[in-house]
Amino acid sequence: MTVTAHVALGSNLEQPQLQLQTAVAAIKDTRHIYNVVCSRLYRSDPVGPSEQPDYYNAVVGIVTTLAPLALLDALQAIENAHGRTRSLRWGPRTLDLDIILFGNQVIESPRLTVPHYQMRVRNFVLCPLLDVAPDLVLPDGQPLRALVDELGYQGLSVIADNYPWLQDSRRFAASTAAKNC
Ligand code: A4P
Ligand code: MG
Repeated sequence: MTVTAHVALGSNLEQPQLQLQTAVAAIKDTRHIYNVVCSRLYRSDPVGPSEQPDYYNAVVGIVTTLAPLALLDALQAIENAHGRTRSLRWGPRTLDLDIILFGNQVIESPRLTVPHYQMRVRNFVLCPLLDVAPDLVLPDGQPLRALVDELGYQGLSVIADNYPWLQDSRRFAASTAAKNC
């Protein structure tokens, strides 16, 4: 069974733009993940402890045959390969990959909550999501566009339009050309 899922990317340490570029490349190179489409790249004020650098955020849409927990495993392996450590809640990080939507499924398990529990209140998730899925309706029937209209773009700026930053990532990844993005 194939499902369209959406993954939020965030980084605020160690060349965040590069972290996101190589993360997108790694997602594209993951087995059983296809049709990766990428949002614009955003810079955002940190949510959580304020004495941390600004974040860079993006969202990718994917088509996958992976089960939700297998997708989580694959994303956590990519986080780990990017030197992710887990210390402070909402603290600074080299790479955070959150599954925000997995088709229309609602998942409540010890390792996975989908839709992501904070997505509705985070414009750094909703606005890039709108880039890749402008007509998306959440599992509870709420149109994404209405949520974005409500939250607005405060604290958020687009720093790369379309996909030039993504194309640059091809220089850094081992085998990015393989997937059909
Ligand atoms: N987990 C449960 N549901 C999910 C899901 N939908 N996707 C579990 C991914 N993981 C999920 O995650 C802890 C555990 O959550 C995982 O082991 C998984 O089983 P983590 O990545 O280790 O911890 P975390 O990310 O620090 O925790 P949390 O509460 O998920 O943090 P958030 O909500 O991701 O917030 N400010 C800006 N501007 N931009 C950001 O991107 N990000 C954060 C992190 C804080 N402030 C930010 C940003
Ligand atoms: Mg996370």
